[in-house]
Amino acid sequence: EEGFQQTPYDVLHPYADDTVLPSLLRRLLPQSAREEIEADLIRCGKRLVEEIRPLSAIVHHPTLVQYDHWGHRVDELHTSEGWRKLEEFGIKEGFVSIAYERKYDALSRVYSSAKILAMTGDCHVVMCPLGMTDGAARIIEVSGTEEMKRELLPRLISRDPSFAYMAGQWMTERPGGSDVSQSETTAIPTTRIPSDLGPPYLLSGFKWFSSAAEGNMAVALGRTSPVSQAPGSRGLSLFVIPLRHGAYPTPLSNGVRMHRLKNKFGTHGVPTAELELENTRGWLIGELGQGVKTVATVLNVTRILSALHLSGSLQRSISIARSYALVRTIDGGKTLLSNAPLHVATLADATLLYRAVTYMAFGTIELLGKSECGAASEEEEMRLRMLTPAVKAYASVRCPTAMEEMMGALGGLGYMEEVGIGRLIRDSLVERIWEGTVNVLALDLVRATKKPRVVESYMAWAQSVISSSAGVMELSAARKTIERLQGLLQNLLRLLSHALTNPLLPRIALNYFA
Ligand code: MFK
Ligand code: FAD
Repeated sequence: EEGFQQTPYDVLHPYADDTVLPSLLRRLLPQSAREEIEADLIRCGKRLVEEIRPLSAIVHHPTLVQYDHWGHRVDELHTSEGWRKLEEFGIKEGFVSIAYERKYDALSRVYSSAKILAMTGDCHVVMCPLGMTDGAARIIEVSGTEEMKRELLPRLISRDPSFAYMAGQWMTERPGGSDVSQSETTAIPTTRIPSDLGPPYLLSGFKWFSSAAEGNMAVALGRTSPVSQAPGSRGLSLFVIPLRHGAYPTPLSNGVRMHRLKNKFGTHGVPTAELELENTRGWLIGELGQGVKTVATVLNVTRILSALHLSGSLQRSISIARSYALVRTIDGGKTLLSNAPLHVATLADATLLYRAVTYMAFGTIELLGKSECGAASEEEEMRLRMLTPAVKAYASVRCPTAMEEMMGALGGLGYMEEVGIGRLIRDSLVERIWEGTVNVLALDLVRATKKPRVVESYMAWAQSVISSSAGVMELSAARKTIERLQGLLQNLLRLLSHALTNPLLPRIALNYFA
């Protein structure tokens, strides 16, 4: 080949070369635990780069075969080979199990989260089914029957792909996903049989968005009292639905028909289905009429995982842009991008956000770990309740925009699918919607503040953070000034471009319509 050939960039290690995680773990973990955990992260990171990253080419949309050649309804779901391998990898690496093995007690959540963050960039949102599995494990720990704890929990938290179960979460119906009070699915009590793992009900209705459609079970809201008798969502209860378990080897065998797979903007490997339930057997979990309150345990785990999904996707985008800046030259080949102040400022902005989101997420994760081990104080429980919707909403608004900047940092190359930032942006945009839209989470924050003392406790903690980090505050004051200046400059540019183009606009419009 003649002419200029761009040197490919070096591959960075998702943990060892990260700008935030190693120092964060130094703060959070005692040395002995950190040494063991770091060794695992370094090993896993190597696998990610060598074995998992190449799977990207074989992660495709799932397909659904509804009828066989005899005309029988079969509803066979086929996920792509790459997707199946990613799930196997996630299960073996302990995506869900680490937090439940609790080898490091409350800090086990920090361990699993560090691993999840490092894995995110290459795992194509496999944390969707695995994250909901994590939430389902927690709900069974908290509210499950003894039978569920015996039969289902060990599978949900297993590292053995041939034994492990995955779980979905069916809340959203056609009348509303944010407001589930008009849910149409009915749940009618039925006679108990020996294989039941809880009080049995038959559910009939339509579940409009069901990800992890390849899973072995789901937790589903069903109506146990009519709207007229129970206001809001008080008529809804929560059920465990067996899908590929015991007497039900397929969803169809439990009355679950797959109508369609969603044709989505991103999360292409994830099977998200529209499901019709007809006398589907489910087992009550939690109290009757308390379905939303019970399922909130799942939501509060998956929302934190959502924040990790965003910070992990931003991490990967930054890591690509950093590597590129070390090989790409400008100014007639004289200057590396990594030495161009304006470019470095762009990378630094994204890195600052990544650091902020990751610290905020891990502050929340530390509390979740404590809460799960019964070690959180009342104040910490309140703070966890506040930080959970806040970090998910903040990250879902801020991270994708910073990822767009990182795409731009590679110029035209950044727009190429092979680089992967485009896929990360597509996937991360779903976080504005699932597990609560940004505004619904803002309202959830308001809901949390209605409990006594929550605001006072939060403000006292925030005050202590501010006074213990005076240096940081000075720095942030300096940043604010810079941001204001940048804003001013942008406004000036906008004014200038308007001044230049406005007189032309009517002429262009007239010519166009002439
Ligand atoms: C990548 C990482 C992994 C993620 C994978 C995800 C895959 C996709 C999965 C999904 O998208 S699943 C569907 C997710 N759906 C949502 O997140 C629903 C969004 N809507 C809300 O969150 C609404 O706020 C809600 C449905 C909860 C409103 O319901 P209600 O019944 O109108 O709420 P209400 O009456 O205020 O609360 C009922 C009880 O629940 C109250 O308790 P009390 O009865 O004791 O007062 C609330 O305090 C409690 N509650 C509600 N939200 C809570 C909560 N408790 C703790 N934490 C919460 N977040
Ligand atoms: P709506 O609730 O109709 O919201 C529409 C708009 O109204 C939003 O902008 C929202 O912010 C706004 N809004 C709603 N209420 C208020 C309010 N009180 N004040 C101000 N604004 C408000 N659901 C599941 O149950 N299980 C799944 O596995 C699942 N997987 C999904 C996978 C994907 C890829 C996607 C995109 C969605 C998935 N969902 C799943 C559904 C998701 O949880 C819902 O789409 C989401 O909760 C929003 O519900 P909705 O679509 O009915 O929108």
